[in-house]
Amino acid sequence: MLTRIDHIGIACHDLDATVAFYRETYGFTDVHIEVNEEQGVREAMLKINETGDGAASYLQLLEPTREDSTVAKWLAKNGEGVHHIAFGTDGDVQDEADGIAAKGVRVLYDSPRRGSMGSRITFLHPKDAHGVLTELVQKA
Ligand code: CMX
Ligand code: CO
Repeated sequence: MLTRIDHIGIACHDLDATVAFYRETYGFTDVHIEVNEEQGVREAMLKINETGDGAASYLQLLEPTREDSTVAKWLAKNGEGVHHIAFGTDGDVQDEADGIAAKGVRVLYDSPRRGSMGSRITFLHPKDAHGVLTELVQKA
């Protein structure tokens, strides 16, 4: 089952400046930063709240680390802004993806990849989801 908004992914040019904006403007001070070379991003997870299932919701700020990354390509075309949404699963993320694929939505990865903070992630094609790039997240 999809149980929460795990995070909203926001593409930015300057991660440190964008983190500072969210900290100073809204007071989001719980920040985890990591680099995910496979995804081609340096990213910050800003914790917003705990949810009913004991997990949390985050804003994920994404700065590209290389020009051929998906986020660099998206920024060049669209500029900064909301890049994707991510739903949290309460069970195995591949099982969720298989169920959604059976309904005719393309799943982008054959098997889950590593996401933020040790999570397992996969993506659904935006063209099959009314224009929204959608990620599924199984927290570590
Ligand atoms: N949201 C909505 N639509 C999007 C999109 C997005 N983020 N990215 C691309 N599209 C649309 C484009 O607008 C384009 O539509 P048109 O043909 O109508 O112009 C179409 O999808 C194809 O776009 P593209 O620029 O040619 O991009 P690609 O097909 O090369 O890549 C995608 C698109 C979704 C396959 C790729 O972005 C991807 O694999 N994403 C998953 C991985 C990812 O996003 N990683 C970064 C985040 C990591 C994390 O969250 O941890
Ligand atoms: Co994400």
